[in-house]
Amino acid sequence: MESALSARDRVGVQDFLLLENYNSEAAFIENLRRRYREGLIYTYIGSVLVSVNPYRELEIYSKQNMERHRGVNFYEISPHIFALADNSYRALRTERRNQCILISGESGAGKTEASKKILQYYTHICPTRNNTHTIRERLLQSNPVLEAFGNAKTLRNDNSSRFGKYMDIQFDYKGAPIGGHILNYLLEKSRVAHQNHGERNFHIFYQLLEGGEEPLLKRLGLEKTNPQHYHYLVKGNCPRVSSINDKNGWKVVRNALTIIGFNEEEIQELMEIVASVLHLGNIQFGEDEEGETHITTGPQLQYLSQLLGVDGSVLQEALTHKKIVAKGEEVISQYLSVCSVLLSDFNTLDLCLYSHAFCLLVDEQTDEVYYSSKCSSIIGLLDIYGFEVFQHNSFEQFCINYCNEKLQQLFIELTLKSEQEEYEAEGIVWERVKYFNNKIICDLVEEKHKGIIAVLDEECLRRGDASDITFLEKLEDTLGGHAHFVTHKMANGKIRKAIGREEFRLVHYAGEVNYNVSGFLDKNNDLLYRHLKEVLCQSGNHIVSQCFHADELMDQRRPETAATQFKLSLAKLMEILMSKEPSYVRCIKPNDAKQPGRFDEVLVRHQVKYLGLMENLRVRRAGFAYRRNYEVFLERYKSLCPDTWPNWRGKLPEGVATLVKHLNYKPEEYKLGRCKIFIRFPRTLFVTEDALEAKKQTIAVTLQTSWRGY
Ligand code: AD9
Ligand code: MG
Repeated sequence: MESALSARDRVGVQDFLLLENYNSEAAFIENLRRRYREGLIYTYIGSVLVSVNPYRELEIYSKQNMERHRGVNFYEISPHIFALADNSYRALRTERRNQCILISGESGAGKTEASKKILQYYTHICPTRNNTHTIRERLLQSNPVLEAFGNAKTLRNDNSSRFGKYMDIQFDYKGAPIGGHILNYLLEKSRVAHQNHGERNFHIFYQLLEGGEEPLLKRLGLEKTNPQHYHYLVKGNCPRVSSINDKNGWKVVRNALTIIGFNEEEIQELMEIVASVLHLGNIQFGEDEEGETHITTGPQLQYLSQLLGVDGSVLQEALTHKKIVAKGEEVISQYLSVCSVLLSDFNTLDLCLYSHAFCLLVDEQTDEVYYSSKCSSIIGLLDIYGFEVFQHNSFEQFCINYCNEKLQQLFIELTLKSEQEEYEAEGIVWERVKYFNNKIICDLVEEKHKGIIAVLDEECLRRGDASDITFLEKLEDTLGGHAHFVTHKMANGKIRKAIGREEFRLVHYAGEVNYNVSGFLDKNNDLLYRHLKEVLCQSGNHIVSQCFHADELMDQRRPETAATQFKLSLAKLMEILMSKEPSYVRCIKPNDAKQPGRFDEVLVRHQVKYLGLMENLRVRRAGFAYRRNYEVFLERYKSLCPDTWPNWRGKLPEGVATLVKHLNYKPEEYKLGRCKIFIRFPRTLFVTEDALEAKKQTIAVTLQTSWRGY
């Protein structure tokens, strides 16, 4: 007994629901710390898995360990990402409910690693059909490709995902994976042209230069393989990173591209786009005596023309001129000054090329079966950027943090609010738990006409004197007095000092963030000028011409702004997630130094707060671990009671009452609502599940014996 107690003292509890002092944040963090010290990175809050980044390889992801988790009940073995994955898979198979696994946490907390482990688990344990070997491979190989094009070294994470990813894995009725579908959110494309000190551009640029075969590099005009030679790769002054092997990365990506279905020609066309971006970065402009702008770097223009399959003079004209429609149909072509070239189209072209190629890559990874097969079941995996607060926060952070508000809202809707509402609807006596509902912040950002995005769009549409500053002023006019919105002008004293004149502050559920409005209008407009689009439509590179389709040019409507597009895609994502049964992985980053064994309490406390873990725990502690409709419950377990087997003829609640009485459930273990049974502890259910399993075995043995006898 004593040794068991000391073991508990040493490693803490594996489910926070078992924590004696469950209201204490200090006790919560101490439990995490103890477990982390012992190399136990996973802990449950009921069915939510909390994961702390170990920053070292742990021997817990082997194939044997995957086998150990196959079909085993969630709480029977210690917490693990495989257990959570298995639980979703089993629920999908037995209850035929589509599932989703939402992975959240801040940059570097381990979201992408967790999603990879889940994918590896499914591809290992699921049965195969004739062609599922290739589907498995494709699912697995989608990762290195998307990471090469969408991940980069940042100050926080050497392999930071610079886009949000939602992936559906589709299973047939036997549980074999038969397809997949990926949606991506807001690639941070500004990184193509600019990186902060100590950060890099997307991995693929370095991989191609380091690992690309000589003839390929020659064809792409990239003989100079030193990243320092390329303007777009030197801004962060960090071309090489000790934890990253670009040469090897290239081999992996090339192989993965083949597996996901790119032939040699397509791989080359894709690399032509990557190389074009590097050449675009090295282009320089100058003015001749007449003050007309020209490209002064001839070889770059020549390479670009070759790679994009566009005539050099057409490209030169497109980059240095502006077309104006004057008096009806007449189009006038005007020279742009060097300065305006650098500020306008030119910069958007490379970002646009890159981001279109990225979207195409994502789309390529959707299997045709995904759309054709309606009766399959789905597990969705969401690995999306966590809440971000930097010294300087811009449009990108605004979008990312808005996304986190939406996810928190979903979490509240699905676990906190709906849980409480369900108890009430079922007539279960219940003490309400207080939590902060962040809907007010979501509304502040997205509300029609008066939300921040609406005001931003309005300024983007308004020509004339519209600027980032007028946008800020409009915000002040529209949102002045809102409890979660402050600006320099609106604040007093200390707060005023902490907010710059070009900033607005949002009081997010996770903390306060100041956003600098500079660049908001341009980034939101995100327009590639029509004449550049026209040029790209004619490109001899099939990927480029596919990305910039002529149909798009026919459409005279103004495209949605970046923020509105993001808002709409988030709304769609919420719909997708709401239609599935969610499981949560909440990732925590234990220190900023990316080091194993270090547990920075202040940093962890902040994350525990903004992930809403204490609220989650309180609701779960007060509530019931499991609930099911009477009908489903009775159908599943009726064989365990002679009175309900083979069929219960009376009313459903009475049948369930008879069944649980026979199963010896104690009154404190369960409650009967209007349509559902609520079971307080998972253990109770496991005992019942075990009994069911034992019963099945007995029946199987009996059948076998009688068959032999026959
Ligand atoms: V970001 O928002 O994309 O910047 P993530 O995705 O949350 O971030 P990621 O999964 O990339 O973080 O993890 C960061 C690094 O932590 C990885 O590159 C690994 O070196 C390390 N890590 C994370 N999880 C594990 C793990 N379970 N085992 C070992 C891990 N190392
Ligand atoms: Mg990531």
